[in-house]
Amino acid sequence: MLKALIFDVDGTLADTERDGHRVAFNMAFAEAGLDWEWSEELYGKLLAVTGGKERIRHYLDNYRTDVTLPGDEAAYIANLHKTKTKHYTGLLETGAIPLRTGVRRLLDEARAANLRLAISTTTTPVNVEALLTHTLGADSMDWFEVIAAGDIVPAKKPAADIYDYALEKMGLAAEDCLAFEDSLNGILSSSGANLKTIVTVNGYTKDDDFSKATLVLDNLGEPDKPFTVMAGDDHGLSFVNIELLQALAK
Ligand code: XBP
Ligand code: MG
Repeated sequence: MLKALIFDVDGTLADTERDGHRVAFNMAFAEAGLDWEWSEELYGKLLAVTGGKERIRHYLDNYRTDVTLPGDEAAYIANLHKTKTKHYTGLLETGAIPLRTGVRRLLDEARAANLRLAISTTTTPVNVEALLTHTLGADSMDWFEVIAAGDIVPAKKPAADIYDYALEKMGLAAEDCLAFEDSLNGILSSSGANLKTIVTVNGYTKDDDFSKATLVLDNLGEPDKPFTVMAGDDHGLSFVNIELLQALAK
């Protein structure tokens, strides 16, 4: 029986990557006096690695072998990432990034149906708080009984650890839950935890391999704004509601 929904954040609740995280990384690089600039195209490639600190390291190892960081590398990257988080939460405070289609409605319907809610994300915890409170309101952190985020588990997505952690904290089996994801690393993580997963693609992830997904959509849809199905069974419905989730969970 369907008891809980577990949501990824970046790319799933909101399109945060291109106009949020990417911009914040570039602001941090500029503040540190670095000439690094992550274009939209390059950022799409860098998204292969989850986690901001891990992404900076991946950039240096693969695109900037000319750069030698001063002093302790890990400390330098951690500090740079702290500045990035400051800029990212600042961007969210301006209301720059809205929730994706259908997210608010589905969360409201899930709460009304007494489904339990959790979050499972690679991003830094304060980033989750900034997105939720600036889109859903000050009390929305309390809607989610578990917020599994960032460095809480050492192995980030595509490892299953962050979903395993959320399931363990909720005391639920994977078959009682559905996950929501937007990317290959996300579906590898959720399916690694044996969760059936609904994928809503975005510009960066539309060509990813979602063969492990239960349903692949362009977005969650609204009653007056039907989703487009890329793969899977929509059970004759045109937007994601509790009826569809219960049918998918069976
Ligand atoms: C999100 C990420 C994160 C963010 C940056 O992946 O990969 O790294 O881009 O967040 P997912 P931090 O949606 O699968 O959780 O800079 O805070 O790490
Ligand atoms: Mg994501």
